[in-house]
Amino acid sequence: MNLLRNRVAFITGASAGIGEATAALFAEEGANLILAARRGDRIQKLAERLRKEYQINVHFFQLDVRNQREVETKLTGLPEEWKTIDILVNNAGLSRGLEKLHEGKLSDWEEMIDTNIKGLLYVSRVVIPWMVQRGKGDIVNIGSIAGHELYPGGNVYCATKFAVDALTKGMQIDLVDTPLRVSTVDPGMVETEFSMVRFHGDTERAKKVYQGIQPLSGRDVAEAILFCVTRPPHINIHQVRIMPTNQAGAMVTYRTG
Ligand code: NDP
Ligand code: 8X3
Repeated sequence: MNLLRNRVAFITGASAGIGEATAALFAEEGANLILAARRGDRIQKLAERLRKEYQINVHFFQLDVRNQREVETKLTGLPEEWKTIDILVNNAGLSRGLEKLHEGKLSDWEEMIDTNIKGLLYVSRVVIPWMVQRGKGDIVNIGSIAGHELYPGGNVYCATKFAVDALTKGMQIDLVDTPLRVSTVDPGMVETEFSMVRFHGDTERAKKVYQGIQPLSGRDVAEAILFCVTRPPHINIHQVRIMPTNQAGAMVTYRTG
């Protein structure tokens, strides 16, 4: 249980779902953690729990990845010993709405584009140069099946995840002359707060997404992330697509009931 001993991992969007599960799994494996999200109270509770349970060091701060100035200030303001980030998990992300494109809400579009694309870029622009300088680092971007397939109403969310796929490939190309590795982990349906956020807190609608099918858990996805960052140094897992057994694509599911 020491796969990540002495490594520092920075996880964005660690207050819920996949990010929180990744923080917990990485803590179990002995990593020291930097955790960030907008809901600072949640991050604080998680940090305190993981410190106590696994005797690891945890640094946390409230962060809105959409705010470039905040990203830069908070990251460059990290104590020196926390700037030696070995693993960056670009996980913070969200979907908003499922309307047809011509009926979509502009504020939903802005939020998805600003978080899923621009937020990932802002964080990467600060952290990757540190990794390049140290000649060391793993980057895992959280994409989605939505970055490979369209579905009705997926329009802008899918476009942001296609962008994550493109940015991952771009990073792989741009870092080919370094020891750094870049992966994308692209899940199908994962039961987290994702659907509650997508449907603006409509619990009934969110529950229906996972009805009659066993979705992935945040932990399932965290294990795929852990796999990527624990390969021997000469191996770069480019992409992991991970789906529930009864989901064959964005539009193909088998449900009982
Ligand atoms: P959750 O809603 O459970 O978690 C999303 C996390 O992102 C939260 O911690 C949230 O924290 C954080 N976040 C959102 N906006 C911001 C922001 N502006 N700044 C900082 N943090 C932010 O969803 P998931 O765990 O499911 O989502 C994680 C990633 O997985 C996303 O990129 C999503 O697109 C992707 N994904 C999810 C799938 C699913 O079916 N659930 C499938 C495929 C991919 P806070 O609100 O506190 O800021
Ligand atoms: C989340 C999965 O299919 O709801 O990225 O877009 S899906």
